[in-house]
Amino acid sequence: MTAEAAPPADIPGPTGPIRPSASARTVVRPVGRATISGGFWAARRRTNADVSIPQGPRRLEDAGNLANLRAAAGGTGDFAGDFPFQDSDVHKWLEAASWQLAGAPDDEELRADTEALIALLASAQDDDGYLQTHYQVARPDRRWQELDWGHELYCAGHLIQAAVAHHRATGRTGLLDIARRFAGHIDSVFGPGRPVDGVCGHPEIETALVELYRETDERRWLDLASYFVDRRGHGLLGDGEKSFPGAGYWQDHVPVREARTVTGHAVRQLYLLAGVTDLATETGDAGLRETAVRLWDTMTESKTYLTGGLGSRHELESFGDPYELPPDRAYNETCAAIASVQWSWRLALLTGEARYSDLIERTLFNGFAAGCGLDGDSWLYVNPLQVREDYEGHRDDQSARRTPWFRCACCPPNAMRLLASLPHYVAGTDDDGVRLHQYATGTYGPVSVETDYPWDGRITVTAEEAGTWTLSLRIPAWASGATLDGEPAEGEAGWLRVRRQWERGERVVLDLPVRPRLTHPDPRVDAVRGCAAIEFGPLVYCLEAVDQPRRLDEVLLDASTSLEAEHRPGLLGGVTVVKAGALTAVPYAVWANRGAGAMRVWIPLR
Ligand code: FUB
Ligand code: ZN
Repeated sequence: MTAEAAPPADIPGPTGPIRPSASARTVVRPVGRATISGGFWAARRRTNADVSIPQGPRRLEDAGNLANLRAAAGGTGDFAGDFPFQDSDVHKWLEAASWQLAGAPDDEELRADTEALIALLASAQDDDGYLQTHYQVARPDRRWQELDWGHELYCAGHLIQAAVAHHRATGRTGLLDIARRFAGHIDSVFGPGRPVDGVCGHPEIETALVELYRETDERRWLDLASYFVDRRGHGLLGDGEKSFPGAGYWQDHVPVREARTVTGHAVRQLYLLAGVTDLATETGDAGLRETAVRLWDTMTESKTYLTGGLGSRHELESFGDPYELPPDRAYNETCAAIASVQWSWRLALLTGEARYSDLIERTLFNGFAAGCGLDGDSWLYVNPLQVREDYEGHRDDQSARRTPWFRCACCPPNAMRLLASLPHYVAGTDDDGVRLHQYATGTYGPVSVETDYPWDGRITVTAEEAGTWTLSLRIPAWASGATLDGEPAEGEAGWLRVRRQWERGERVVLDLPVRPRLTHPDPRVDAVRGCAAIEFGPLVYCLEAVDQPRRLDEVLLDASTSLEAEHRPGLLGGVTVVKAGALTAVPYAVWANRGAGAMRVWIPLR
């Protein structure tokens, strides 16, 4: 790189959940300050800021999570809730609130709520640093003895992530101090020559410890993360006391470096692989990098739904066999979509490859967005691609109706933290300049973006800094026929690179061809053979019963029917519908916001 070719200076800022260290082997680094100011995601983030996050403390109060912390602090009271990981909901909310505060530092009410919860956590923490109310309140004699199902390290991981977020966003150290004390305690308990040799039934601590290392520069957290990654896969967790069929449920059946495919509980698998990728990024461990890339490839090849959803089995919330992707019995937990975004972003940064951001886009606009109700107060835990007419539901199935909170409430605060940190996933800098991974109106380090994407494919990018550098624009795999300033523009491996001497305020206009198209399934997915799906740009569409002239189970689509896009500003917050003859398809992202009813993504062809 010549002096003249120096990339534009990044704008310093609070960054987001991932901040590779100075010595990390990473091709891309997230921009320091990023703001989404308009469009699809700005609307979702506004609802998150105005509705979802502010009511979090009340939800946590109602569900007993805060009572648990008070019981731990006071040494008296019963544990409330059905799961040992109730604390993680508090931690995830704190992380969401922290990222929210990064963009709205003057929100005094939110700051007060956040500080009150941090004070509560401080009072609940034991003198030795331990903090997990289930074991403090209900099972003090079983601490670190039920690693299969206890979720102690999982909760610690979420606490650490919240603490890193709070520190990055506010500069305050209160929560970071709590997390470091807990991490220090864990470091004194786990590892070679320490009292416990084991791993947690639910990965999460691994990625969190790497981020704690990045935040504090203390090498011990990276070493501890390595220990947890490499001790997994040796059957230390057994088959569990809960009759889970085999150690694959928690990815303890094979060392991760030897794994051939993603398996078991989807969220567990994905969080583990986020940690694996973080370690590869920080240590340069080629084996871990190969593992992460290999498993991502197998996952996208044969275990990912069109919506980006992951985990086809209700049973154990798990991945299925290759091409086992039934639309009606899809599980696709909202948390799995979130975890997938988190993992793919780490791979996008590490490798610089566009395909990871392609999956992020697909997942965000479909599997993830569908999980979050438009009102900010209703959620889907399970995200199927079909709900039948006369659907009766199942005991384990929260598929078709949105719910304000869940008995197992992992998804809502997880969605809040992703929405609150979303600007972080849009852009990065590399040795050569700036990369736009996603398209949303806003400012991202040295560039700003103006667009009505995904409803319109026109994206105007303005250089906010002069200099000679490369603007890399991701051309999504679905977008053939893109143009730049009116000229045909082909990406190379998904990146269109525009290198020039930029004047401040200079613009380029990228046009991505968003128009309706029919997508045919892989013939190996038996459950949808003979069907097609409607897509429009990055959006997957579905038919909802309420929009159709006849019952959904009677609908057939003629593949030659022309598809017409029609923007409807008054519908579902403003969406483009796709008309296929008498059928009207809406984005899957907004389904189930008009009450319960039948829905399908894959439509049988006539
Ligand atoms: O075990 C903690 C969380 O609960 C998991 O991540 C979710 O899948 C749900 O089972
Ligand atoms: Zn969840």
